[in-house]
Amino acid sequence: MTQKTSLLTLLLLLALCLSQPLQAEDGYRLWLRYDQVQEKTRLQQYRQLVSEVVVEGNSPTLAIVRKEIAMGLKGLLSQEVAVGQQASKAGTLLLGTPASSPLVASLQLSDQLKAIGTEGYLILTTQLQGRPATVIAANSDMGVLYGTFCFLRLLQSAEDITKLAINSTPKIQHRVLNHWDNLDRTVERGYAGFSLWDWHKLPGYIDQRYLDYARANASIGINGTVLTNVNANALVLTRDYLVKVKALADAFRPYGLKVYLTARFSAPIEIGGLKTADPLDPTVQSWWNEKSAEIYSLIPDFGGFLVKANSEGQPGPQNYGRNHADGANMLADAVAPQGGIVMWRAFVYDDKEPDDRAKQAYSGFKPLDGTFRKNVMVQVKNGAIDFQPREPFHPLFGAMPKTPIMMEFQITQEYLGQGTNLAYLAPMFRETLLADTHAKGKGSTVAKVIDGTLDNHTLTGIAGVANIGTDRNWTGHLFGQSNWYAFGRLAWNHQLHSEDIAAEWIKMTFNSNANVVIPVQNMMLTSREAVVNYMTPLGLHHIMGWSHHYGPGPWIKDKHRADWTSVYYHRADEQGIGFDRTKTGSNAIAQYYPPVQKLFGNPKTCPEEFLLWFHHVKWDYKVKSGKTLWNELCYRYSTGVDQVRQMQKTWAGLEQHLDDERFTHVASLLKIQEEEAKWWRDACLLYFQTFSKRPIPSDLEKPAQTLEHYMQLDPKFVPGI
Ligand code: GCW
Repeated sequence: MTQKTSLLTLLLLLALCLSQPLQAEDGYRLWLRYDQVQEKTRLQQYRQLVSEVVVEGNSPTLAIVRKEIAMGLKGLLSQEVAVGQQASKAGTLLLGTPASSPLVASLQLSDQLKAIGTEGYLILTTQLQGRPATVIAANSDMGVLYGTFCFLRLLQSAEDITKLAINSTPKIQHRVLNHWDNLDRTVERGYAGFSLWDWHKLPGYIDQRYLDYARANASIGINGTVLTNVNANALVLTRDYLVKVKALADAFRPYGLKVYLTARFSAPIEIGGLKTADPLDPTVQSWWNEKSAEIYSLIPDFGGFLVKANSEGQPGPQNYGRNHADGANMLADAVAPQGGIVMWRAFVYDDKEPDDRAKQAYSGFKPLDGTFRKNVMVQVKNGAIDFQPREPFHPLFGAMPKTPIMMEFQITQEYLGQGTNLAYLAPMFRETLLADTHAKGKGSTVAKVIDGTLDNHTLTGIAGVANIGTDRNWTGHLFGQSNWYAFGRLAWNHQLHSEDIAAEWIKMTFNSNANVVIPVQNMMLTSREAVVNYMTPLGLHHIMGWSHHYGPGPWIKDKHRADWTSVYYHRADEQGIGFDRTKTGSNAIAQYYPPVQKLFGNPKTCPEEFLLWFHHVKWDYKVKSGKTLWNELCYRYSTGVDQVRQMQKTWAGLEQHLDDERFTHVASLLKIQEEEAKWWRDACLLYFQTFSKRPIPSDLEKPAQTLEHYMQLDPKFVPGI
């Protein structure tokens, strides 16, 4: 190479480097990006109002507060802001608790602080030593950290901070992620790589990711994490693993994140050498008591156990002729001395049981109301089948007033397009939370059941099955981050609106330019409905591919379990389609309170989105649009595809406002989503047409392939099994 060409190459390389953004926009930073505020007037306002910061007090959590606020302000304000620790000089931003900070104590906030509980916070515009100031105050250091994240969120969203009078308290006590992570690092129903927990290198190696994970959770108020899969492995309860769990718990603690484990019911046999796991056997009880004491000796604030028992092959108390309360209470007694809790899942059904799967959890659990220990919560999925794109609320909500009922949502998109589809789930979560059980008259919403206000419970909880893995952007699909975010925000305050949560997330994740916020918000808000349309419109459910649950499979039948086939659920025949769950059918409807029964029980009043969930409907039945059921089905499936195409268009229009990396990532996935939406539409319509024997309306796009083509597709190595 000549000198001249090498110089040229060097210059070229330099030019290339300069044209790259300074920080790769690979999604790693989530919603905590802290890039400089773009709105000039806001930036000025912030620089004026927050020129000095004081965080009084010392604790690992306050050290995080100090670091976070310094980092946040440095990025957002693009200038160094001094973060002092001494009370000598009042800052314009003061953070602390009355216990940690004499300055906060001097503000006489005790009445306001009394009202916000241990985890809540206040953010107030006030006067401090005769100067205007902003104060973030709480009763605990964690409250201060939550307040810090809230304050930074205001800045990230370019909100006015001149007259703040915020008080915020979580409505639900236990806000927990459930990781379905196996010890070999595979993740059941995980679409974002492998498990974050590197068991092999633990306890010695603390990956920076653990801290970043805990920080992200703290930023949205999540305060618990179940590290292991509900399809549990007893090994995690052995000493070798418990010291690893301890290392994680120690790393998470300053972020207010408690660790929980799944308890395999047969652990006393598998790792304890006992002959039985009968919960009424004293040797079994003492095994669990000792195991629990061992865990607490390592992890003094261990949260407790999550259990899946006697369901889908998991062992449980019924193996010994005992009931779920016997099993839950044994574990509850074991963790009670140290303040632990048990989250006992109601996702229990059996293919040997001839009754409608949708009825089995209610039938099994309702009679046990009032028999659980005080530190047990029964964890109920949002719907009675299994995290389908749309399900009516689970009849157990409102049915067990003497038992704290915990919500289980699925954040990972097992049934909503897995790793490739954009589906913003806040509207789905909200739909269930707002549903009215009528348990104590009108207005007895599911939200009031789980936040404890309906039946006066103080023990309350909500869980989300995590969508997080080792992928650089944490969730595989960038928009998966919005579901982690929305879950946390709703767990803290279920009254937040989906559109507001979306707007917050967009502003923090991209920017607060209205040309970005509004179109992306629109995309997000239609996305879940789009998925319902192209997968399971009008109340259809459980018609996905076998085992991996990827893609359509309405033809699945003749498997070893009928309740895992599709024909069990859609019941299509020459007359019509849908599962009759009224009196003439399985009568699952009787599990709801009378006003709900009445509403769902009549096809005329049943919300159309649940029509085929509760009714077997004739192909020529006239739906609200005036179309026949068959034509409506065809239009809905097609609408779903059109909605994805609209999302693609919207996204394409944003190119100039977004960084290349994330723009291309989402654009490519939307293309895949369009293909998959067409696949669902065509496969389902062709299959159901073999029963309806009616044409697909001529103004709709024709299926691209034959039914036989779709039926022989057999994708291999689908992630998440
Ligand atoms: O959604 C189904 C999944 C299983 C899962 C089960 C459950 C962990 O297909 O993979 O097992 O539910 O919730 O227990």
